[in-house]
Amino acid sequence: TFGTAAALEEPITPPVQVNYTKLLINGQFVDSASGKTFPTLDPRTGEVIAHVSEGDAEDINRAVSAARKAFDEGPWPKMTGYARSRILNRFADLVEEHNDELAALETWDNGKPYEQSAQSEIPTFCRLFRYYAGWADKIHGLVVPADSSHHVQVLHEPIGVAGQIIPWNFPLLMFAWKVGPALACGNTIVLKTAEQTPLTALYAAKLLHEAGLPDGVLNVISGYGPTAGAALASHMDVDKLAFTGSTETGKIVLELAAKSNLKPVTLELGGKSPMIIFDDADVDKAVELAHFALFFNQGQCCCAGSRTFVHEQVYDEFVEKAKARALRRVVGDPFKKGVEQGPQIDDEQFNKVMRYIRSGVGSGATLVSGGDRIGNKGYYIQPTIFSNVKDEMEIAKDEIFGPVQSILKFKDIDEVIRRANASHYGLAAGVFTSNIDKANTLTRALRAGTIWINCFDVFDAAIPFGGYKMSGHGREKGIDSLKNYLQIKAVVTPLKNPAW
Ligand code: TXE
Repeated sequence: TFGTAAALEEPITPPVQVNYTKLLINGQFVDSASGKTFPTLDPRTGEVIAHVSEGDAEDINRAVSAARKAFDEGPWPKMTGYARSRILNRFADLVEEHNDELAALETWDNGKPYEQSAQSEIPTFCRLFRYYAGWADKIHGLVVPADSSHHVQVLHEPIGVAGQIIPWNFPLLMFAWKVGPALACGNTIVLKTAEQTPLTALYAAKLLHEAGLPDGVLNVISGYGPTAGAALASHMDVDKLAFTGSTETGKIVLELAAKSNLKPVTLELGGKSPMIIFDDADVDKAVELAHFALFFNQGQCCCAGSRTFVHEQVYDEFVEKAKARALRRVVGDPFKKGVEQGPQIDDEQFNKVMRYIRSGVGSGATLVSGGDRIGNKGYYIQPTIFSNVKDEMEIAKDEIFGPVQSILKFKDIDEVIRRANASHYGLAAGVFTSNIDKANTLTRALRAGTIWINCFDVFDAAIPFGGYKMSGHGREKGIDSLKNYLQIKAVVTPLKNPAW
């Protein structure tokens, strides 16, 4: 069905209004200091949705001062964990009440299918906040039996003002991954959203204030990376930085953090995750899973299964079936029911993906399906498959971040382990087999932060996520994410009577 007229028809009018476009500093929506705005665009058409205040270094300064004051003077870090937990739970309830508006806004700004936003991402967002609400009153230190006549306590304190920079592919979920743990631990925040998708974070932050968040605890700045983002990464009064985005920008922010005040940095960066299908797997199920692993969210996932390794015994059958599945993929206006794939986020990403498609053709891979844009408006791309892909080709090495599946052939398990690990990235891997020994071997041999056995993209608030190698530092979600937002303090007191 791809190439359906849906993409070409008049775009469906989104069932929501844009109410929040200013910067959120100290609990108030305010204009940027410069008075400048920038347009946020509808990926279906490239047309302007709204003009949004453009924050830069001066606004980051204002936001960091507000966050500093809210941290130093409280009440947030000094409130009981239970009181914080109540606010986070109330917020999740409010988001649930506004599910449809938030989902519409997310789809309008990002281009992802509305059904995905409404039925999966907003509920997952609420789940994440409730998970962190659950932690808020269970974060505590310990008393350690040191080998001396001293009473030794290890206190866990909030780290202070957290700077957070998020990307555009999952605007609300990235908000939750970052803001949830930071708030549960009692920190204050300056969040810099991606310039492509500023709208839903402002809406969510407004609801968080309605739920009772004190002013200054969460400040949201819309703006560009080299101005607002860089100012946040290099700010002397920001105590911790969390970043999700490209590996290239990850290196820049790490350097800015080092050159300023050595703030600790967590990074969630790109990937080129292998999806490995053995000949003992059910081919039809493997085709469906590999299709989902790559094409989900228009291929714009850091953990996309973008190197599909298929055993030679089932290779030809797999490629034929993968092609049939790609041809059935429903591409069109993301507000239309049943649509599986909307447009790419913007012209830059669209052009990047089209360039990689040309590179695949030029390097001698076989174009099995797709390869073109759909329509002449917006950023729709046909679900594209290459077979006979070789490891050294650009399409097998670089993160394409689009609907382009590269299918590679392998013969045996040692070979596929070596090739799967031969990447600068190490974010995730999928293994499809009915043999438990093969699964166990790969689980241990693959150098990646998440291994999915006979499944892919299974996420939960409690499961840690992050990368090996150039896919990043640290883990988000789960108990591990709390460590990113805590400072550890040892307190040592002499015991008057050690015998007791
Ligand atoms: O990423 P950037 P872009 C990958 C994907 C994509 C490529 C480029 O391959 O094609 O990155 O996308 C902010 N100082 N991923 O250009 O630049 C920016 O404003 C401080 C993978 O969108 O990394 C935005 O808020 N901040 C990824 C955020 O960084 C800066 C998700 C991400 O943008 C900055 C997105 C600077 N100098 C893209 N420059 C994933 N891991 O999921 C930019 N930013």
